This record gives sequence, structure tokens and C-alpha cells, in this order.
Amino acid sequence: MGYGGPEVLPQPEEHPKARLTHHTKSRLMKRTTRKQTLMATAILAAFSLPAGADMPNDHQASPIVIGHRGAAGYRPEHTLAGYALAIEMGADYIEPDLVMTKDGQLIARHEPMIGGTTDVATHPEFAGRKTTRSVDGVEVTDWFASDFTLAEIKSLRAKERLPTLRPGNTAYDGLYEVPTLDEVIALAKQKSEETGRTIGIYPELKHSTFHAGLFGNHVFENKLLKKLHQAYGNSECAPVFIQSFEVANLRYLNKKTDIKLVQLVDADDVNADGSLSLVAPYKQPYDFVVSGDPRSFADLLTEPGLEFVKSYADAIGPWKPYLVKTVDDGIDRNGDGRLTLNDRRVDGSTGVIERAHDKGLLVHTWTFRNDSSGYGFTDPVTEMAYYFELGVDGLFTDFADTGVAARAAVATAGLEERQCHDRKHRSR
Ligand SMILES: [Ca+2]
Ligand SMILES: [Ca+2]
Repeated sequence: MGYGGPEVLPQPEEHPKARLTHHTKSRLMKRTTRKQTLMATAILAAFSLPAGADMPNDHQASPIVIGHRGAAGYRPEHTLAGYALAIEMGADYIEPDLVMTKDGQLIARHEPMIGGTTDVATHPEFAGRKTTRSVDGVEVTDWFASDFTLAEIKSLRAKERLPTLRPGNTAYDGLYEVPTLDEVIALAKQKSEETGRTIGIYPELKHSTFHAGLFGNHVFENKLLKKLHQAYGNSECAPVFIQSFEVANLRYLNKKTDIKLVQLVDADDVNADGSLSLVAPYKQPYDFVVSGDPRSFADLLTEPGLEFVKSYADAIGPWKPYLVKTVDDGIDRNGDGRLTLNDRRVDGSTGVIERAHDKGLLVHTWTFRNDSSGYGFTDPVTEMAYYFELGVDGLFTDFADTGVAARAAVATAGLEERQCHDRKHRSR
């Protein structure tokens, strides 16, 4: 989602912005038959891998559970402790959002602004760094990571972004550093070894246009690729997805890497009739705004839109109301005496998942939370299970344990085995 907007505010329900696949023909995996799956499950159960055992990097559970910002429901977001907890809870991937420091280091923060997620405001030596910058066309006054060296960032400590919604997490305020991408990669590799599971990373390039304005064109993307290629090689089979809400940066990356690319698709809100509300800055990818491309986010999910996305990406990452239509018809479905997003009527798939799969695109959607969210659902396990049943290939959740439980509830026949064959697929 954009740089903040309502998402940075505590929301009792998932406000539109309180948030951020699979298919029979994927070039990423060979689908097994149900019978084969059952057999594989039985075999896996009989010979469970000891901790530290070699697990080929190209095998992963399907669909995947992505630890959104780590385990943001339980720990301050984007901390090594949060990522480690998500892994412990069974997340297949952890999600570092990335921004750049003044000295060009990649660090994990959801925004270039660091006032809401660190204790920078309590550091008198940095009081003068508070400033106003334009982020995707919106003036924001805050402390910006790009005005701090990594050493200065490391003198700060993380704090809970949503203390009202998640008061328990404030117990961890002041304990954790802001991690670098290097540290996140090292953690994922260490945990892969310890658990015998392949723990992937799902880095998001935040605000490429903003970073290009400060550091030069593609400096951000090139730095990320250099790190990823060093750590994982230039391979489609690397346990890595690179995501962005912008388009030009992904198209650039498509020419430089075989690592999987994900086009995120945002919106501003959901209308009562279930259609998406598209209002700036959530209307279009920001590079489209700058280049004058009239297409909206929603346009990327039409037939021609998906054909376009397929030319440079492996997956789409739409906000979940793009996938499941829910309608506000004024009925208190959960009987709690008030009308909320949870009460919306669930009308089923919008067809986006099916269209994307027909084109060989994976579908990963966001964000699922125990303590907010839930368009048409009150119980988060039921909600996530519903999306899994519809065929999403993965989902982002602040509560990885709930995501794993939902997947287990659906996939009682066992996890499907994904095999990556590292063959070329995207257009060049
Ligand atoms: Ca993200
Ligand atoms: Ca209700």
C-alpha cells in the first residue's frame, strides 16, 4: 500500500488501507495430483526431516504463508525478533519492506519515514532532522531514513506502530534495532538450516520513484539485486519474491534478474457494492502518475492488464477485495449489534484469481489480521481458509500462526509439493 495513509493509523476494523497462487499451469511448479500429494504427505510424515537436514531450495509448501512485516501482530514490525517469531510460527516467507539510508544501505522499514516505528523522536540529537518531503505527491513531515547513516539508524530502537490496537507489543518497545537487508537474509538462511525448511524472503522496494529522486535512477534496484544475487544467485528458483506497487522498477528488474517479481495492486477503499474505490495516491502506481500513464491499479487486473503484467512479472499481489467481492447490505451477520466490515455479504470470487492463473501468474494477497480486517469475515481462520479454497497461492498475514492454521484447515490432504525447474518464462 502506499506510504502510509490510513494504514499508519490504528484501525478497529481493517480500514481499506490497513493492509499490502497457484494454478494448474504454473511455470514455477509442477502440480501433483491429489493422490500423489497424499502419498507424498504420508512419506514426509514417515520420514520427517531432522533439524538441519538439507532441504532443497526448490521445494516449498503450497500455498505459502508470508509473515507480513515479520510477525507484526505480536512484535514491533520489521525487527529480527518479529521475523524469527513468524518463522517459528511456520511462515514460509518473511517480508522485509526496504528503504535506503543516507549512506546507501538497505534497511527494513515500511516507510522512508521512521517516526512511527522507532524512538527517533526521543533522541534530542536528531530533533533537527525532522523535515518535510514529498512522498508520492504527498507532503509528509517526519524523520526520513534517507537523512540518517546506517550507524545513526542503528542507534535507534524499534517501537510498536499500533500501540492502541496492539498494547501487548509495547512491552518490546526499545529492545530491537532496525535490521539491514543483510541481517534479514542471514536470519532466513540460519533459520532454514535450523528448521530444515526453506525460509524465503519477500522484499518490497518501497517508493522507487522517491528513492530515484534522492539517489539516482535504479540505484535502489541495483543495490537490492546485487545483495540478492550474492546471497541466492540469479535464479528463478531462489526462495525470493521481489514486490513493488510501482511498475517501471519491476520492468527494469525483469531485464536484470530471473528472481521472481510481484506486481502489487492497491486501491483506496471498497465501495458498498463491492467495487474498488480508486483515489490518489492509491489510484495508480506512482511511476504511472509521473509518466502520465492513465492506467489505474484496477486496470492492471483486466484481461489486457494481466497480459501486460505477465510480460515482466511472475505474480500479482492484489489487495484482497480485488479477489473476493463483498457487499455492504446493512445486515448484522455476526450478530454483535453493530455494522462493521465483518458483516459484509461475501459474493465469491471476482474472477481475478482465475484470470491470473490462466495467464500463469501466481496470486498472493494481503493483509490478513486477527485484530482488524475481515471484509465479510469475523473469524480470521475462516477468512484465510476461504481465500485458500479459492486458490490463492499465498497470503500475507500479521499473524503467521493463524495463516498456518487456516492452511492446515483447508489442506488436510497435505501440502502440495512445489518444484522449481528454473526455466525461462517471462518476456524479455
Ligand atoms: Ca510490504
Ligand atoms: Ca456486526
